[in-house]
Amino acid sequence: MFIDEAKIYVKAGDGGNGCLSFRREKFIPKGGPDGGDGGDGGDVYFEAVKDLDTLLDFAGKHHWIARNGKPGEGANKHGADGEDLIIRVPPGTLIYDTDLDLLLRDMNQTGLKVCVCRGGKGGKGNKAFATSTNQTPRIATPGKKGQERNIRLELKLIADVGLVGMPNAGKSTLISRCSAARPKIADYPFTTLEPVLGIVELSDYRRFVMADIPGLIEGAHDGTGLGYEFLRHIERTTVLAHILDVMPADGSDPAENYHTLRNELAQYSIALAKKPEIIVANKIDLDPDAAKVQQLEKRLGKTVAHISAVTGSGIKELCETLWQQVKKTKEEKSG
Ligand SMILES: Nc1nc2c(ncn2[C@@H]2O[C@H](COP(=O)(O)OP(=O)(O)OP(=O)(O)O)[C@@H](O)[C@H]2O)c(=O)[nH]1
Ligand SMILES: [Mg+2]
Repeated sequence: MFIDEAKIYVKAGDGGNGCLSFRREKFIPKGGPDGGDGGDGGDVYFEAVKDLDTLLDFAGKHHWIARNGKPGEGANKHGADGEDLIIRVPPGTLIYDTDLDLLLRDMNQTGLKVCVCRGGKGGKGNKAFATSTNQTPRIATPGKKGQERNIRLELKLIADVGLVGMPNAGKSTLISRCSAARPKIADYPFTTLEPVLGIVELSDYRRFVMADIPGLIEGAHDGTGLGYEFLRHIERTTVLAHILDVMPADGSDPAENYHTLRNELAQYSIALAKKPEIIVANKIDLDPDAAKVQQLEKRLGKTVAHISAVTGSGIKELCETLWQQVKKTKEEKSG
């Protein structure tokens, strides 16, 4: 499980000021007070909606402010109320007030809508202060300020696609190619020490969450290397993308590497081994006549996606394949 987080500032609208005005018309020398009330400021709500699954929308927008109420006007015109602001979040989002260090709400249900800031009440126009003893009140009140808060949103993300593979296979290079994630990349094993999440965006607003974890080696299920702790993270993903280096620098055989890693997954848990898997042959730029990839496909007897995480070749197609597989698996699961 990974945490997606966003910090934002929210503010409800201020109330509009009340108006101080007297009726002034031809032939009516002493018109009475006619200043209208100000409109109320808009409230700020959070709503959990089902078509969102990340907090990505908050990355570029920090200030979320509802509309102010309009001031009252003469001729007893009430100012218009400010429009409410409804901020859409994925179900499962936790809303914290950072100043109070307080959990305001767990948006654990689709459709849940909660108000976090109330708009300021509109001020009273002088008309409202007219009494039998004071028929020409010269007061109107200002609108009240809308409430404001500093908010932290937190969403526990479950990755759709987990990248598995031996150290140096090119997992981090791949995730940095197809998402905004920028894990460290280097030509030595165990470059990645912590899982990294990336959001892969496709056409038509389709997106899925990809997780890069440290490389796995033989004995990983027993705790050798770094992998073990992180297998837990990918146990809940929907699809595995098994990344194979077609030209391992250590001269090892990609097909054997495949079986070694499959064996580790199976030893770790049956659920993990049963997950749908897309096999990906990476570094095809080092195999210009495709001899190695073809040999690999033949040895495995399975279809393999061909990519080069460095040149970008085949990545778009791979992301489509992964998305289709995630969709299919999720549909099967939900029956
Ligand atoms: N030629 C070539 N080199 C690649 C390609 N993809 C990755 N590499 C190189 O392979 C090395 C390892 O890449 P990483 O992305 O760090 O590999 P990793 O699987 O994340 O490795 P660990 O984090 O150690 O498990 C780096 O030197 C990359 O530049 C590729 O498509 N072609
Ligand atoms: Mg890595």
